[in-house]
Amino acid sequence: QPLTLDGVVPYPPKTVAEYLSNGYWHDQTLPELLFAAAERHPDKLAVIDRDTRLSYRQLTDEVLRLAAGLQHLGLGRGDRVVVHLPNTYEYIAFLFALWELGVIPVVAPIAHRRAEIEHFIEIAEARTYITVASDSGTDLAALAADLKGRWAHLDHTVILDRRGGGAEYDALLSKGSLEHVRRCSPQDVALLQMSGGTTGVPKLMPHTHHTYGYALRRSVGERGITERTVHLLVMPICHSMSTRSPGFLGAFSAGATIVIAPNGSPDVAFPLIEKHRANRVTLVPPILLAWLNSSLRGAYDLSSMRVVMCGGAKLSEEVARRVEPELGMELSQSFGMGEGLVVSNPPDIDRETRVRYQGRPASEADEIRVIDDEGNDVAPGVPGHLLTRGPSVIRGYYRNPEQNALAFTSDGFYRTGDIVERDERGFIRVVGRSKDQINRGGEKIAPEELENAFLAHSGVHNASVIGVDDEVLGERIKAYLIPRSPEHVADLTLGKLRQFLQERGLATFKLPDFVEVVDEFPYTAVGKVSKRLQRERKQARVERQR
Ligand code: J2J
Repeated sequence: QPLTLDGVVPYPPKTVAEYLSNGYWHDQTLPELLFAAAERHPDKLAVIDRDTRLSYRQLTDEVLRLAAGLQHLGLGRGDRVVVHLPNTYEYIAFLFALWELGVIPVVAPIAHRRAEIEHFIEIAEARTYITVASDSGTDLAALAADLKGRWAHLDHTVILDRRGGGAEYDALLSKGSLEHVRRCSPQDVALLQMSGGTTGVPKLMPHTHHTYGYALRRSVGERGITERTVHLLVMPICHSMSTRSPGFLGAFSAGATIVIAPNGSPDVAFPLIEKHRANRVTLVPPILLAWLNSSLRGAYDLSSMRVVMCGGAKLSEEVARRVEPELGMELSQSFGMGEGLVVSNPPDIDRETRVRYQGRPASEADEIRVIDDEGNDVAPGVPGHLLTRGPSVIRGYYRNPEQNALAFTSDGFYRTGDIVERDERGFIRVVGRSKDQINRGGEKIAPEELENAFLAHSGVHNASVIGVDDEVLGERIKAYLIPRSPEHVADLTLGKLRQFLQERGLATFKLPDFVEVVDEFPYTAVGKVSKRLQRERKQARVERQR
């Protein structure tokens, strides 16, 4: 019997039956996917992380011991646990151990800080918080202790050493081992994932074993991931790019090997490619640009690297054109969203399409609509708003009826907020954005969230946050601030404001790059301008691209 979780918008029973009978959804949970792979090739290397190398058998053994430890904490089906870890194999072990128990991980990127973590603990009524002792100078153990004192439902914290492992991890592993049996339904929510920001507080996306299973099977089938794949994981490990498109789940379903890197910078990634003969990677445009322009390229043997998948933000055509001749690696663009849909270019498509388009859906079950402002479908080649529905797409955010009314149509289509053009073949090009969001090299920032944070500053009368064009990151964050009085201007420097926001517990990637103190916002006298500025900028961008 599927679990009903309060605050989750269910799929209509007719749709569930249809997705199951058409084979889009399988009767398989995510841990069953891993255990099936372990049965097929127990001794194959599953994951490499620093000095740790685990075969599929060793990984499943560790998962079952960890699951016993987590069960010992009193965790069971339907409970929520916030997992806030850097790129380590322990993240993967925790996810499978929680899934084995039917527990729902709420996954947070390690760059998150108090504001985001506390929100997740509160909204999901989390029973456990798993993190590392510290990250980039922030004492997360102290944060954990403080949060445990504040939230009655938070029974336990698990603190790993800064780079993973440690006494608390070993203690969890010391409680024996569980047997691998089905403890949840594939229709259950498997995880709650943060969405790219558009609102004052981050939203959580409930994905089921079904939606994730579908997405990863598509991305594996379509991208030629096989047992011989050695996939380098460089993006934050909880992002859907690292998890299911194809990510470690896609790799495991094919019996491939994952190499975990702390990040994608050339000095970190290149030695790992050489050492482990990695042949695929998924990254965002600024990292691809760093690879292209790196002076380290000649210093390492990168010849094993065959396919570079790039998505998360607009890749400029100029950069896209350089990849194959200069890196000698095949470029595979993708365009996707945590909410579900991922499109990518099939491997056999011509070079011009690979450079100019982000891809097309792999299945007719991935429904796409491109509409104008009035809601009418537009002709091929005409830009419009992208709406999508399908076996990978959620039907609503977790415990968020207000946002759901805006972001989803009554018949279940997700309004992506992206402006796209679709050609006669069904290939999609992202040409702009209608949502109030900044895409800083793939990191999504909600202006509203930052504006709210600025408004809490005693020297700020009003704030407006926008994205400004940037050669490397695509966009950077700029804040226009109106001071309460001239005496306050001295407090509104970039350095002081970044520190203020950090002290408020905001994730580091949300801190502004530029601040300008103004008497009134540019272009208009009414409070908020960011939306209008963005619209104008988007208009300009759309026109430039045509
Ligand atoms: C322009 N904008 C893009 C692209 C995403 C695979 C790939 C990406 C994501 C992701 C993902 C873009 N060109 N190629 O989850 O599984 C912008 C769009 C989109 C938003 C989603 C995956 N690829 N974008 O980026 O949830 O605006 O997912 O709606 O982080 O990123 O962001 P996110």
